[in-house]
Amino acid sequence: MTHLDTRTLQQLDAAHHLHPFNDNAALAKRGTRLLTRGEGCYVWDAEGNQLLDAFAGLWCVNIGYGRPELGAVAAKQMTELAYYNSFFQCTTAPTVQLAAKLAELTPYDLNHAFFSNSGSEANDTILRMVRHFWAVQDRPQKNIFIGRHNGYHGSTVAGASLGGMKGMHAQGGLPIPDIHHIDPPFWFADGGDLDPEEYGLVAARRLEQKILELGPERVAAFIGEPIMGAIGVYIPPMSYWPEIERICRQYDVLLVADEVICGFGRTGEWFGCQTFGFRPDIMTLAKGITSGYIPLGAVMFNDRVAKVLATQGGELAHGYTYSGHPVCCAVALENLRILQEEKIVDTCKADTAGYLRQRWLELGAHPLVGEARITGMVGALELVPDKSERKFFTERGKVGVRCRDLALKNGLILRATYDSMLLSPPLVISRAQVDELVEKTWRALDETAGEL
Ligand code: PXG
Repeated sequence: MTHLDTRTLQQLDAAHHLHPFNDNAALAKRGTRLLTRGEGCYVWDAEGNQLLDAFAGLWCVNIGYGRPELGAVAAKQMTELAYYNSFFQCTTAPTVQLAAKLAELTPYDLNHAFFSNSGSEANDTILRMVRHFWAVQDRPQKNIFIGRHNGYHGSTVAGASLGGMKGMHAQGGLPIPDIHHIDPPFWFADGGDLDPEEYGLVAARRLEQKILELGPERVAAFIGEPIMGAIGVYIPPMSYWPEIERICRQYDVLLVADEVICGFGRTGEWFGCQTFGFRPDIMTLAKGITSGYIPLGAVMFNDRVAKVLATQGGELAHGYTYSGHPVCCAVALENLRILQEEKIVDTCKADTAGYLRQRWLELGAHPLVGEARITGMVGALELVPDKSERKFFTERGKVGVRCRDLALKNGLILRATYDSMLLSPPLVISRAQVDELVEKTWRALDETAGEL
């Protein structure tokens, strides 16, 4: 690769590269930040700034940056067999080993894997797989998916349709037919006078109402993130998911847990469904499966679904060139080895998550913070105009973006969704780094408040 200076790269970026989820005209004027290196919980930009990444890239760098083992495994696999497909009765060793490893790591009888390149694609797979599952059992009319308003399930046509982001639906004529949404569980804005656990049941029963409205014979599946990430880390009350599961069982609706963010240790257990005590039929995986070192997604499905596909399904007319790519699977296996052997998830559960929780909740005392919430290694601060009320700013998002920018100036990467400051650090964060994170967040909050 030719070495180009930062200014040249920024100019070429503005001229030739359309960035995802960005107002590109505004971005070109501002100039993009060029990241050059990462190690542990830190990344460095081309200006030499060292940044503590409290967001793990994009919710994904669970083992932290700069682990040479992953590169070594990728290089070895590329040299040995860079590619072969999983079509035409073929497979490769890393593909098979990863499927088996995931069957072992995921709970219950989620024993079967289908591979994609991303979380979005995995959800596209699920939409087609589930509709096929019901169709081959002579129930083609049982094809409706229910998701949640403001849920995020990716950016492909099915992913964005299953998600409930209005701004995404507005572009491209989404959602596609036979996808419905219910309101999400967000006690802070929606809980009124109910205590959170009571509210969790009320929020879950919206699913029952929707199923009855549509007719149980029409509803194929419910899909949800155990904790809703992108919209602002909505942590549901503990009563929510068991009630969702009860409803799904009662009406024979498949339960899909989108664990793209929650999977691989983020919520304190290996998977979000374990933290919240429910049993999905199908699970979406991506991000932490490779800690973001290489693209990979997967669908895990249970014995019931597998049996129907195997005995009645015939040929599944679906697959990607890179389904089960040997290099991606080898990297995933190495990532999972590190997570397990270095007891990274266990250490979070036994130590770091507790410390992070204690320190993060301290931020709740700041005058700008209406709520500090956290489960495991994922949390948020809700910035509000008046601490005594559970109400948003009238113009939503301005204060959050300002706080994010001020944090960045102080060497801390936080994400803002509207006025929620989101936390999702690499799982390898140390206690000292937690202290640095909390100090820098407090300073950013102070500076933001000072400008209001
Ligand atoms: N499901 C969930 C729950 C996600 O969070 C996807 C599916 C899609 O995965 P891919 O690999 O196709 O991106 C995601 C992705 C944000 C943000 O702004 C979040 C995601 C992606 C991009 C931005 O928080 N999550």
